[in-house]
Amino acid sequence: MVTQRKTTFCRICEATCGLQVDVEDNRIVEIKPDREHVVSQGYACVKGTRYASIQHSPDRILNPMKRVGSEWHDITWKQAIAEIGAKAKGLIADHGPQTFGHFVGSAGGANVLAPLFRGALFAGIGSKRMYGTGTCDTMNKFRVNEDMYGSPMRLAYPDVENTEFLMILGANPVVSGNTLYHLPRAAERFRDIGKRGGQVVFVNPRRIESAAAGEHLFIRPDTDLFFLAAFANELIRKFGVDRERVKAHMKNFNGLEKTLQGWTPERQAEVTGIPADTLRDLVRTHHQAKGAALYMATGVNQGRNGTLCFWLLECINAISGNLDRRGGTLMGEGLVDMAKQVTEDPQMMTSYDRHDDLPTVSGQQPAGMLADDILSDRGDRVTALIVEASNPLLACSNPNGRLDEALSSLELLVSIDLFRNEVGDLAHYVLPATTWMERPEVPYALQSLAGCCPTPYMIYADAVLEPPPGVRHEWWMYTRLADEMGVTLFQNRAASTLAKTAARVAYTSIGKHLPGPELLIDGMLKGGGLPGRKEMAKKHPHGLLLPENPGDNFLGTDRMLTSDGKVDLAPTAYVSTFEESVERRFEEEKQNADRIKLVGIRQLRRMNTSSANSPELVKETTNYAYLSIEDAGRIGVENGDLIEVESDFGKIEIPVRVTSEMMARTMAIPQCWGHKVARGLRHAAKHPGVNSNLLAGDGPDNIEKLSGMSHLSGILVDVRRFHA
Ligand SMILES: Nc1nc2c(c(=O)[nH]1)N[C@H]1C(S)=C(S)[C@@H](COP(=O)(O)OP(=O)(O)OC[C@H]3O[C@@H](n4cnc5c(=O)[nH]c(N)nc54)[C@H](O)[C@@H]3O)O[C@H]1N2
Ligand SMILES: Nc1nc2c(c(=O)[nH]1)N[C@H]1C(S)=C(S)[C@@H](COP(=O)(O)OP(=O)(O)OC[C@H]3O[C@@H](n4cnc5c(=O)[nH]c(N)nc54)[C@H](O)[C@@H]3O)O[C@H]1N2
Ligand code: SF4
Ligand SMILES: [Mo]
Repeated sequence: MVTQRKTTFCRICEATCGLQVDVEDNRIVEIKPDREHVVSQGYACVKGTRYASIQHSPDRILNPMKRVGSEWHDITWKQAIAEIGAKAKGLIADHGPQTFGHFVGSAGGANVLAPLFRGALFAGIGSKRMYGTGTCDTMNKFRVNEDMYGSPMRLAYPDVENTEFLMILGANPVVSGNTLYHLPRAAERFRDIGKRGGQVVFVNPRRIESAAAGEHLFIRPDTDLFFLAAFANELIRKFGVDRERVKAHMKNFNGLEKTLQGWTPERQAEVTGIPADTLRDLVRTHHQAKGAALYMATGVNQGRNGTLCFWLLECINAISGNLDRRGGTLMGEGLVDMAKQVTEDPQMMTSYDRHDDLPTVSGQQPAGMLADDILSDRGDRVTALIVEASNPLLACSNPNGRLDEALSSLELLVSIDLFRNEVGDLAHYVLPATTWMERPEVPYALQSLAGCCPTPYMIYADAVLEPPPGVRHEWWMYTRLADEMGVTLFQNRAASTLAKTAARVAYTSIGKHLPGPELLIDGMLKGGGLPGRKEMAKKHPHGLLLPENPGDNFLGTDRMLTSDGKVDLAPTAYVSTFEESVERRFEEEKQNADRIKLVGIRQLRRMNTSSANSPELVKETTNYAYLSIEDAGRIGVENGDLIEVESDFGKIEIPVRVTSEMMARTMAIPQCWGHKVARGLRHAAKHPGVNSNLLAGDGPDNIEKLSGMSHLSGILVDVRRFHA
């Protein structure tokens, strides 16, 4: 047997580490980190190197399937597309286009072509019911980018290579691989900051794995708003701001200053757990550093104030003169200026076209409204849904299983996945998709098109494996459905016909040798002034380093996309939300100071629900609730005891782990477990664990109004020993 060594990059998380894959007879023999990759330099984690257990899983679906009662039958693609298209058309004729929805998960973001075709199909249908786990993850940031910099995709990243002070709130990059910027080998690169004499501080209710690469400060969950307000206020009052930069490139500084009045280090200490003097020291160090950056991620995004927190965090970066400056935060340049392009697409800009007061941000409606929108008695309720690369029953708030009830009531539910997961189990059709090993690609859009890369580089990899014969790319499925439903793609007849023809012939004996929409990737590369795919794969298989980002290339240039070219430091909607809610929230925090708040954990061997079915990655049969020694003592439980956790929305039982790594009055449960009904995931079914999102609320009261983000972190719970 001939073994071929292929060079590619992992697409499980945003670190996109370089990999070397040994292949025999279209099967993976071994995956190793690629030592020559220009940025990951031989780093890869166990999820990447054990991907064969997912790729070649005996549970992978290899043909379209249809459920008849509780029986599953393999069907042909022809039948699948014809039946789904006809059913969807009928429902649209009865209820209008908004009745047909779509839900995309995080793996959908790693796929470079699928979003184009998915967006084109639903725009052609005229449906705005596009949901996704983006509103469980990061839509607050996209909202703020739009209001402050003019585009949701104008996204600053910390200049990790040059900074002297980096403060990270609500992220655990050493385990998660980071989000919204590309930083493999995170631990090593944080330690380098320390070696240069700089400081890295993690602000987190849990002493996380990343903290070993810097310092750690406990913060009470969901109190970051008060901490950031006091940080910004202290900076302004004690040290002053970069007047020149503020005057030249920003507006409404006075509005910001006024809003923050009264937020002293002492006041925030009343609820955050961060002593006033510690905050003062941090602000001083931040001010004295030659370059400083604040960064936050999901832990804060998923709280009740995600948008306000990111606004204040970006304001601190901006007014201190660190935005668009080496060592501070930088605006990258991608292959094409995606940030600019999306401003021309009304679907991608914040709109208020739902029947309620909730926004659609960056093209996504709130995931926390999906059950409401399905179970509603309105004429435009959702009756048909395609779920692509997601498992919302575990990943989204699902109080008392309400989302199960909603999805079960749909007239048409289609799951596009590698496996028949929990959603697939309820679906009418399951459509088998290709894995990233089977797709030719450049990295995640935010990396390749928005350039969120402290070390700029580009890589292209051909598919490592031939897909199984019954499996298809998503772009193909959406284009075939458009053809079947008579929908025009891209609002352009010629482009639509071209795409439909490409899809019609793609799997014929002649067509499979013709280039498909992969040509678009050539266009992206060449548009960025780089060689095309073939040359990139041949000459730069380990990546091509691009010029460093020198900073000073955003403010005052045409890359700043607000209408007046200025950074708005005090958008009206934010100031009014702050003024209307901050005192009330502060009082609530004081009142609830003795109660336990629940947060999530990501684990190195699991990618959300995606790796749950890998026997090589998942050995434990359950997740645990991590509880501080103090709380365990008070409740009277020891390691391994079962506890009952109850919120306003649900109740779960879970074994406990007592640990010094948790702040008192907080509890952490690894997210995306709870595979109770996974008939299509045989390993996961034997290692089910407990779904902490049964404790999260849905509906308008549990959604952050400015961005549509679900409230998934910092949930108040009561904890007691479980008595059977
Ligand atoms: N409590 C709590 N809840 C959370 C979070 C938290 O921190 N705490 N995090 C939230 C966040 S940030 C996210 S993104 C969500 C994650 O939740 P999801 O976005 O749903 O992501 P996954 O569980 O990774 O993926 C779900 C499905 O994608 C399939 N899949 C993998 N690769 C591919 C592919 O290439 N093509 C297709 N078609 N399918 C594929 C997998 O088989 C799996 O069934 O969870 C959210 N939920
Ligand atoms: N191994 C692994 N890697 C992953 C994933 C995975 O499931 N497993 N998921 C991927 C996905 S979809 C995403 S979006 C990224 C997310 O990447 P990260 O944002 O880094 O996600 P987490 O590791 O969950 O880190 C969130 C941190 O926030 C803390 N936290 C919770 N509430 C608060 C709060 O109120 N304030 C503060 N300051 N901190 C808080 C938690 O203790 C936790 O350490 O990771 C990606 N990478
Ligand atoms: S860190 Fe992320 S990209 Fe790197 S190997 Fe692990 S899962 Fe893949
Ligand atoms: Mo995510």
